[in-house]
Amino acid sequence: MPGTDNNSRNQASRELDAVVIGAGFAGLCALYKFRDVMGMDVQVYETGDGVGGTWYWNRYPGARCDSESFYYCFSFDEDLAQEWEWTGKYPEQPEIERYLNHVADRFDLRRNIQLSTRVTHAKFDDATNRWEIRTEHGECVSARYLVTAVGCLSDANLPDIQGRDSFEGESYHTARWPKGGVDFTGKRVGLIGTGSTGIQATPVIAAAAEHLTVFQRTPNFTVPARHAAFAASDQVEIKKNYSQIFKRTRESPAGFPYFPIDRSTHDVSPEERDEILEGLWEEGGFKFLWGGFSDLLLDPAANEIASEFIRNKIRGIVKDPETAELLCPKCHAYGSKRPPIDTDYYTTFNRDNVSLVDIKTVPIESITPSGLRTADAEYELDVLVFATGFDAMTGSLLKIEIEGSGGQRLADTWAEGPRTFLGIQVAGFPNLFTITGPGSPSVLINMPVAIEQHVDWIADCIQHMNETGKSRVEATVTAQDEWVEHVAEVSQYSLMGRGNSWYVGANIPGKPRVVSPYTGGQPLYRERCEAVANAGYEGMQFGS
Ligand code: NA7
Repeated sequence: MPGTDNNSRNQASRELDAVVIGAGFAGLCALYKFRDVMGMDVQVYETGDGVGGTWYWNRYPGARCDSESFYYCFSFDEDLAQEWEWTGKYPEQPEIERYLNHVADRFDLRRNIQLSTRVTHAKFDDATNRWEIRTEHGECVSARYLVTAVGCLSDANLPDIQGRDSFEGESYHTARWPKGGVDFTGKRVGLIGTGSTGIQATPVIAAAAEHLTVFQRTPNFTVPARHAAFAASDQVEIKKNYSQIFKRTRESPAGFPYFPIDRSTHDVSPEERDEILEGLWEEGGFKFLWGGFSDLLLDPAANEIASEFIRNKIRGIVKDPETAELLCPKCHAYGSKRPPIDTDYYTTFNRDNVSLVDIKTVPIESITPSGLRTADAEYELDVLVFATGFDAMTGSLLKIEIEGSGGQRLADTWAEGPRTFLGIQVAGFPNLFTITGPGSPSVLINMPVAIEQHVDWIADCIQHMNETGKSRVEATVTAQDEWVEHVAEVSQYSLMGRGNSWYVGANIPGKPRVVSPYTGGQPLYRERCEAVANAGYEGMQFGS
């Protein structure tokens, strides 16, 4: 292990079946499955001082899930689903954090979770077929399996803007928001970034601040969430239908309990088309993306019709025509960057205390002690909010020094972009499983659904090894190459990989441009995973 040549420090203090890194949705699910269902000896390490992962860190104003509460949750335990009461359509961060804490307590998971502990190194030992895992506190344990549950969007991206650290006011990244919150009263606030996060935070900050200036590099298409509290009858209806709802989430292209309509944009008259788009806009949420015309993400002409529909909505909502035009995305297709859904985003630009600055045309020159400077203006600020996203998909994995068979480093192996088999295994890194890793649908489907499928698949693979007396498994290079090629090939058919987005690593300077999530949809992906397992884990090699 690099930098640790002291033998006594390398001595593992515990021998475990599995180490799981992360205690968000994925880590909790994995711990429950491996420990309580499979009877394994498992230790979870979590950097935060609480469970929740994404929903522990992202406590910025307005943080809310874009998937509806009643299916953005675990399906593995019927009683859990029946007993938990979601308060409304789209849960806010505190509600999801409460839910995940409830899960941790309900299944007595905390006794195997060590909080405030970052895993820094993991090294595979070819002689023992075990991982040696080291934490920031110098602990060292040995485990047969290393399972990463680090999240796809967890390595916060704080851009290297000149003078960034010279700012003398308060500054925050949305994914590292203080637990006590931030008081914006009477303050001049600058917000950089108009992704999902910036779009959720803008209306809430605007309502509290003296003035909010939004610095926009790329305008974004957003559709209203239409959040509403649940009535008691909604709860009853959902609970009555839970098994059907969960079944549909496993069958649909994106892990939601609905499907695209059975027609393409060009199959219908312009009048009918507008009526359908209007209905989706009124209903709100991700249905506009995943429950509309079947060719939305495949055909640029069909996409442009939906894109123009949204632009016209923006023009109708935002009173100042110049601001409205600035808010209209014109350089990317709807869905080619992860589309947000919002509550009152566009109307916020009708407020007197909100202004929009186009930093695409006139870029930020520097952050100064008193604010921010562009080529043509100075902005005096008391608070600076970075809603600038994440080094997505690979950032958190590569922050851990992972050494596989023969001492090869994951960071070197992925220097040209991530290479995986099914997004779950990496050739040369035996007994490593990456939950919702790059090359799996992950962020393109409802995450708890993606997570449960991966955890079940990994558990079945381990079960297979137990039954056949194997202690080592890894993807073959051939199978991995074929999968990587397939992921790249299907991405050619989808508009999702064509924007300058974090889907392709375009938001991080110098990051190789690779379409990381699998764009082929959930059914095709699941079919492939099942076929691999049914063929005795074809494409994977086992050893003892
Ligand atoms: P995103 O979607 O990556 O958005 C980040 C925003 O920050 C986006 O508007 C970026 O502009 C902007 N950005 C990033 N770096 C800079 C610099 N250096 N200068 C100016 N503007 C910058 O992150 P979010 O947190 O909003 O959302 C992440 C995911 O969380 C979301 O998709 C959901 O899955 C939940 P750009 O578009 O790159 O021009």
